[in-house]
Amino acid sequence: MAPLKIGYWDIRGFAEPIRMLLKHLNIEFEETRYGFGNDSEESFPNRDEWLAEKFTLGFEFPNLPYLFDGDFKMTESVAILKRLARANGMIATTEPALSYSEMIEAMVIDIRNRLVYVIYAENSGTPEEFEQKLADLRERLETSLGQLEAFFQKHGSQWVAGDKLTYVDFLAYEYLDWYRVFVKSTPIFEKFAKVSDYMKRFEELPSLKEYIASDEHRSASCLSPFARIGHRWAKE
Ligand SMILES: N[C@@H](CCC(=O)N[C@@H](CS)C(=O)NCC(=O)O)C(=O)O
Repeated sequence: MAPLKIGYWDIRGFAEPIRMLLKHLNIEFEETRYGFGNDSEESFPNRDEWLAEKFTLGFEFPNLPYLFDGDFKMTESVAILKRLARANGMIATTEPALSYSEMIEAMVIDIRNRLVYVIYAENSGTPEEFEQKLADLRERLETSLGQLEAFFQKHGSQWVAGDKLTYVDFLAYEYLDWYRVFVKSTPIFEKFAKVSDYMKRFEELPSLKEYIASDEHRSASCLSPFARIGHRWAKE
């Protein structure tokens, strides 16, 4: 059977939980990584490479990331992750673990989107106004991490669905890690021992330890060069 094929920008972005899940499962996959043009040129960054293909691939809802799985193809990052999780036993199957994990999935996507809206905003204001927005993000993160800490405390679980690692942990790890990378939030994480242990536990998974520590992951840009901060072309 042909290997799975993932298409996305040449960054971590919304594809990284999918890549990590496939690596964890030791499933072979191919990737098309779209670039943003040549960073020495005036037109940089641009989406031309992707836009040249976007409407030619036969997707119902053309977007990145995408998945080709044999004859089947789809977009939407969380839906892709869930398809792969269902096929490989990486999803909770009993209540209340399923409900708890889906609740945390939604909460983590909210946390991710909050960061993305600020960092990609076309007009995020003066440097001082932008700093204030980052400070607001840090404050809201602290509230969310406090709630997650209390959740782990109450349930005494290793992972969000109990003692079983599921796809939600791949979302939670990646998007919480963006905060550690971008908004100088490491001291906030340090206040929450159980959340910090959770992040460490994920990093120590034998299937992922090497990848997470590698330049392929650690030095890759989380976001695209259209973001105000947090990519390797960052000007701030
Ligand atoms: N809800 C979608 C959002 C996808 C999305 O916003 N993709 C961005 C990169 S993270 C993109 O550049 N898409 C290509 C496009 O809009 O043509 C998902 O989670 O996959």
